[in-house]
Amino acid sequence: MLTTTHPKPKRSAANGHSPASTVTIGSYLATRLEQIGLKHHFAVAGDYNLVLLDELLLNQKMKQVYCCNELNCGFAAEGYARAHGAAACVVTYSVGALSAFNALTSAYAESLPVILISGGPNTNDFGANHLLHHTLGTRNLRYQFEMARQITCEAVTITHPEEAPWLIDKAIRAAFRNRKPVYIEIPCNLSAALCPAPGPRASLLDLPESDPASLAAAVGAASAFLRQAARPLLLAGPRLRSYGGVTAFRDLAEALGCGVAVMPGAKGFFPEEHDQFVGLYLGAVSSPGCSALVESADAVLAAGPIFNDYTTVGWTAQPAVSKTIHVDPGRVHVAGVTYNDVSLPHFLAALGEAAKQNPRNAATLVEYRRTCVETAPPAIAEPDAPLTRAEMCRQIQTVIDRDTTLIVETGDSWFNGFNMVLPDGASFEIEMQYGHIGWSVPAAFGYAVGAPGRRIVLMVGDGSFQLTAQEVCQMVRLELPVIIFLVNNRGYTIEVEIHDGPYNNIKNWDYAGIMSVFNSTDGDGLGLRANTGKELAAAIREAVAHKTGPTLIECTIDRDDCTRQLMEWGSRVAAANSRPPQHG
Ligand code: DPX
Ligand code: MG
Repeated sequence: MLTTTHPKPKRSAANGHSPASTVTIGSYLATRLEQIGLKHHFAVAGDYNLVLLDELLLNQKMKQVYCCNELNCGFAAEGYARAHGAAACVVTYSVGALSAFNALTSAYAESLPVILISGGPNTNDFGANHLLHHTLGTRNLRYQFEMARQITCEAVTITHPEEAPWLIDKAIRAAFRNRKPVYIEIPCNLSAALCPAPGPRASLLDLPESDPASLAAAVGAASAFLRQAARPLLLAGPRLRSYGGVTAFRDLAEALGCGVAVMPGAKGFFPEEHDQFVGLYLGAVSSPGCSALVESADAVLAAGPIFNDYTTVGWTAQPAVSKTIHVDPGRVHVAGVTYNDVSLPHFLAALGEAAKQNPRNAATLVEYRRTCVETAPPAIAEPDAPLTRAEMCRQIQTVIDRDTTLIVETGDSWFNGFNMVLPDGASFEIEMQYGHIGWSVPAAFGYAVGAPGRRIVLMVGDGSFQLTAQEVCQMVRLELPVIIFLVNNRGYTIEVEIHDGPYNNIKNWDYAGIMSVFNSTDGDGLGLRANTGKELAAAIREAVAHKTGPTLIECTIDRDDCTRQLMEWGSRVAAANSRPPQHG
């Protein structure tokens, strides 16, 4: 990075005084971020964004939170958006933004409104035949913007101060309406340039309207479809929360009185202690009693589902179109007929009002209670026996209280997490559509910044941790008492189950020891190691009592000690991956 110094652009109109009705572009952006409810933004400094960071710092209502690199910065924002509804991150041009794009893609896949703000080249360099540092080394200064367009629902570049207010508002409005990430590029010489002052927040947070005729038709068709069903069932999908449907879904469930299952990415969106809860649906590896119920239902209302190769367990589990009401964010399909321009929460709320309790609707519940075998509580392992996955999970379960958010990384931590019981109030975070290993460490950091009152419990595998481990130092820096269970099974176990080879072995680290590196002379993180159940119990006691920084507990388990679900799921996904090419 160059050590360029930035003379502050004059904050003045022609006469040297700022008219009261103008502010800097950076200040305009800060006001908008504050108005949409952000209390923090995440950042990595670079010479294309330094003046912008200065401008954002002037806003006393928002804190600037720093990350070790831009990938982590994007994931921290993604985690913050999960806790707080939306997020922003600020990076430098190209060397920074291109790393952040991976996390922005995650935000797209996971339907989270993350605003990526990148500093950009000085406006005088466009068209001046200049080569700029941190770029391709060609005259093309538009490539970043063109790339951003592919992974956002709105990308804007501010080319003149007068354009800034409407472009910034346009991007922020799009993020909220679509629940997707957006990109704002601000040339480095415009961050402190003056633009018209912001008015009220106006329609920035408005959600899409529904077409009344289409909504009424969809509700009518869905009501009729559910009325004729003998075995209706509700299925919560991962998009339910992003599109504001959690409450309406619960009201609808209670109005209908039928069984309710959740997809893995929707764990926690319907209370597990609720009478109507029938478990987690993941085809052959569903929770006990759940798959038979979903697969024998004659009407499944799937609200915000994502049916991909993973969630359908290698295309082996997907409710038939003819018996599904499929509620997407902007449209509803009832048994194969599509109703467009219908918002998900509007549809669920209207259907809930129209729905009548039908004694038949409880059929699936009665059957669930009859067939679901009570699982015995897990046995307590001998205290000095080598730690097993089952004993580790039994003990982690004791940490999950009503104020806990359990965050699970891609790997067997997914399946360990699916098996955890969430008391009312506890929540669950997973990045199952994108599945970028390493997501969870910076996302847990961002989540903890956004939800200071909650206990954050992270389960992450050794392989995943190695991607983004350094972000633990930011938890140390901000004294966030995140509890990290690092599962050291010496490799990429989930990949072993899908397709094994030497590439699934990784270099071992002293994971517990890494905390002293992050602490340096001024931090208070704890790094502990558990090789037995007794050591884990002692480590958990320390972690729960430790409030001035994170605790990382390295849990050493056998390389092949994985869940039964992972093995079954892995073999089905592997079969789907190895389908031969179709010809003709
Ligand atoms: C890979 C995965 O150690 O967990 O429980 O041992 O599997 P388990 P680990 O964290 O290992 C994770 C590993 C390598 N996936 O098994 S899930 C491929 C992959 C990915 N994301 C990125 N690169 C590779 N999902 C960024
Ligand atoms: Mg592993």
